[in-house]
Amino acid sequence: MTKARNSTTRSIIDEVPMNWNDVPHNRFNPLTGETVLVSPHRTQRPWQGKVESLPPAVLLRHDTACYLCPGNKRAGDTVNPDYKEVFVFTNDFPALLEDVPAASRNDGNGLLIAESELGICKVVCISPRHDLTVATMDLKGLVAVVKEWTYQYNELGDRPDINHVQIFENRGEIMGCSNPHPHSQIWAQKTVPDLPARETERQAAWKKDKGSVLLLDYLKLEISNPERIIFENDTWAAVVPFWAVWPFETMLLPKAQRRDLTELSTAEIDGFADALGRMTRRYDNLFGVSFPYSMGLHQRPTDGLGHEGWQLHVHFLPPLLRSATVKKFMVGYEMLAQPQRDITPEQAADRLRACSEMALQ
Ligand code: H2U
Ligand code: ZN
Repeated sequence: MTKARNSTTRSIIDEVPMNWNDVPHNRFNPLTGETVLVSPHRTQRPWQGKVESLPPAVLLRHDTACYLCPGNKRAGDTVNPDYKEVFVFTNDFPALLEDVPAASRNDGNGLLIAESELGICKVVCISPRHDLTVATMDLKGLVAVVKEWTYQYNELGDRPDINHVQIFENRGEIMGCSNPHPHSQIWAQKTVPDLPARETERQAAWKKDKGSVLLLDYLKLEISNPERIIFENDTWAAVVPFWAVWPFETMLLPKAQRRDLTELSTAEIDGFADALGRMTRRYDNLFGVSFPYSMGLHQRPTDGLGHEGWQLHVHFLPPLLRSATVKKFMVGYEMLAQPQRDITPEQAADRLRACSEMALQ
């Protein structure tokens, strides 16, 4: 079968008046260059698949069996200090090691290529309270967390051999999180990993081409027609990206250009802490459970370059689809071709906008 060459063209051109809520369509992610297939006509699909069980709801303020609680023993018999706010330690089972000799392998055919990687992995206990979450911590506690992340980004990023600092949180058993004690992680390393590297390239190309900041141009557009904006404060906004892949994926963005946490003003640090609390409380209220997610900050690489097109942003990537127990699976077509979603980003934004910002009782 011969087909016209342009049959694989991926551009979305609004040539024909179209109700985008009715037709399957591809949406383009300018930050990564990837595409998501949106199938809004499919949301009535019956569900007879896997239903996840819920983790126990009641947690102790201090759990003697928890390796992250103050005063408790971790692996290797290290005892945690009696910390009062935030406590950072080097991961006892790190994925990256500091003392790795530079080495590379290439079979000459460009097929068997490997390079040694060095880095540092840290665990950040964000509260001494075993039973709290980002959603239930107070603003003061969240400000302390943002300040600690800033300190760590700066300190680790300053090392000559560290070019990227990834700060993230895995929340909930469903995300593979091994312990409910509120904690985030930091993996700092020599190589800029694939995803942030792609975001770096695309933001740089945008800056070169248009002279402006990709994500600020995007945020301006969203604020001017706020169908995907969930909430704003003076310095930050929360949006369901036009190209979101996960059903309730969101992004938090500062309203002015800030390439990394160290560029935030005091008001912007407060604004970030406020946005973190409000976003996670809305998530908790969506299905009436302590909401699972992977969350991470993307900041400019710490390779010493200016990265003038970079904008700090936060990705929330939650797995839940239609209730506390029904999860979105990224399988089949998603594993082999590209991500796909049914509920549209606009519908997700409507749902999240309607959620309360009060902590779950
Ligand atoms: P997650 O549950 O989010 O994966 O993180 C827990 C981290 O804590 C995990 O990376 C580390 C694990 O290696 N850890 C320690 O560093 N010391 C311990 O005593 C237990 C767990
Ligand atoms: Zn604990």
